Order: sequence, then C-alpha cells, then structure tokens
Amino acid sequence: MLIKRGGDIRSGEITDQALYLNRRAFMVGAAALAFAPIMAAAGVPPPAGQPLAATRNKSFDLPDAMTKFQDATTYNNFYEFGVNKEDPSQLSGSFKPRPWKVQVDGLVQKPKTFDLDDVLKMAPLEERVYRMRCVEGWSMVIPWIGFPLSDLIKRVEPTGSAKYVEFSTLVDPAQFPGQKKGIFNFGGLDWPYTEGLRLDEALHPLTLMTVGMYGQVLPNQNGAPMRVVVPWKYGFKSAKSIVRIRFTADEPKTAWNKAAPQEYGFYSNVNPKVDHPRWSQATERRIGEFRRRETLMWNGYDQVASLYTGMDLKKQY
Ligand SMILES: Nc1nc2c(c(=O)[nH]1)N[C@H]1C(S)=C(S)[C@@H](COP(=O)(O)O)O[C@H]1N2
Ligand SMILES: [Mo]
Repeated sequence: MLIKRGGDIRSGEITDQALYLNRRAFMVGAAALAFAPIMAAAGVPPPAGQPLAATRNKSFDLPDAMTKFQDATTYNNFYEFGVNKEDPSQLSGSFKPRPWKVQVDGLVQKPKTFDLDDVLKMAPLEERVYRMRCVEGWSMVIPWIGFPLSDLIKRVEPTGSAKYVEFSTLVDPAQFPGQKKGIFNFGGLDWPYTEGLRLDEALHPLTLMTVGMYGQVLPNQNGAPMRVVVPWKYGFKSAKSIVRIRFTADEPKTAWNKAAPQEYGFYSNVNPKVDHPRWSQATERRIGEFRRRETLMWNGYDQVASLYTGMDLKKQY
C-alpha cells in the first residue's frame, strides 16, 4: 500500500518494525493503516517548545546536514502512541511530562527516586549533534540536549555485581493509546517498553541522558521528559519517557527482543554487515535526502569498537 505524503517520506517503512506474530491483531492494525492518509491530512503541527539553554559540545559536530525539526518531530517511532509514524506527534498533545519522577535502583549503594528537576540540575546541559539510525533503514541527524548518563550513574554508586542497566518507559494507558487493548495495540510489544545496556556501554561518554533537542525542551513525541540516546545502536535502544533505571547482574529482557528475538538482539549495534532477517542493513535513507547512503559501522562512532573486541558480532547482534 502506498500512502502519498509530503516531502520524501515513504510509507514503506511504517510497519517495518511491527510484528507478524499475531495474525489477527495485524489485520486489525492493517485496517487502521488504511485510515492513515485521512489522519495525516489533518497535519498537526509540533507543539511550541520551551527554549532550553545548553552549550554546544563541538567535539561531536558532524559534517552531515541536520534533519529538519519538522521531520524529527513528525516522523517518529513511539509505539505507546501507536504504530504509525505520525501517531506520536498527533496523539501526544495532552501527554503530561511534568511532574515526573525516575526511580533508580537495583544493584546500587544509593538507590534514589529523582524528580525531573534534580535530573535537570545533575550536570551541565550540552548540545550534541548525533546521527540516529533506525533499524528500519532510515536515519536522522539531531541536535540533542542532555548530559552523559554516567553522571547520573555515578550518583547511585553501582555495586561490583552490577553488570547491566535496564530502562523502563512509563505505563499509563490513559495517556498512551497504544497501551490500550484493541485497535492501536498491534505492534506486538509488552508494556512497559524496556531496553538495556551493558554497564560499560551505559558509562560510555557518548551515551546521553537526553532532555531536549533543537534548543528546546524534549517534545512529547520524542520521549519527554527524558530518554536515553545511544547513537551507535539502532534507534530502539534509545528508550523514551523513562521512569525507571535498574542495575542488574544479568542481561535484562528487552521489549523488542522478547517480541522477535531473531530480529532484534540485545546489542543491536549499527552494523552494515549483519542484515535484519527481513531486509538489508547495508544502506539507509537519510530523512530529507533522495539517494540512499551507505550505513557506517557503529553508525560512524568508531570510538566504541573497543567495547566489543573478541565478540562475534553476527551472533551477538
Ligand atoms: N518507549 C519507547 N521508546 C522508543 C520507541 C518506542 O516505541 N517506545 N521506539 C524506538 C525506536 S524504534 C526509534 S527508531 C526511536 C525513535 O526516536 P525519535 O522518534 O525521537 O526519532 O525511539 C525508540 N524509543
Ligand atoms: Mo527504530
């Protein structure tokens, strides 16, 4: 099915991450997709964001052109709001990212529940331009605002047995239509959406606790009020609207891995040499460009390569 839209955004990618586990649920979802053009025509503009001051960290600047704010805030994956790319921008207008708390616990000396305001004051806010690569084969270049996740981790003092970090997104079907049983919920994911990193990945200076983008407070559709951003991994590792960060000894179960383990591994490092079972990962379509680009190993962030020495990246995908 082809849906005609503005710009160069094609609909072929709309359901690429959506699952085929539950045939009946998929058919219901496909029916919902048929109405997508009508909904898209309404063209809800992104919310007027509050400015958020941050100092640009030029060491992360890229030669790549930045993605337009309009595209980065209307072409989203956020299954809690629905499986279509326009659902998050169209259905997140009344989402309440304040007040907000994040519980940080598990294998730490100093478990603590932080208010959003505590988090915002934890470390100086930096602006960093990162490439983002979705496993579906599209990519963006986004100026995020945040601080290294390691600054938060140090405060709670992980114990010697902590080896992994698990992130969980809010569960609230009253605010997230995708969490209601029925028509919207055909993505096949279990709630809460969970993701995880190995502790050394979470401590890597590239891993950003993110509270803003494009000089503004993070828009709801991009994961307000706080999400993690891990630029060398496929986008789904960058969990949105986080309410819990838990330190564990064992590899945490992750939402996409539980739904389709053969398609989405725990590591999910951007790797042009390891194809997704349903499509190639060798190239990508940068939103706003016409010609496909070659996908770069680690999404171009070679500084993480040493985290994976000795691993078989075909097995640990
Ligand atoms: N809670 C939650 N986080 C999520 C998702 C989601 O569905 N729910 N989708 C992921 C996927 S697949 C991608 S590609 C990125 C998209 O982030 P963006 O919309 O800010 O570009 O968010 C990730 N984080
Ligand atoms: Mo994605």
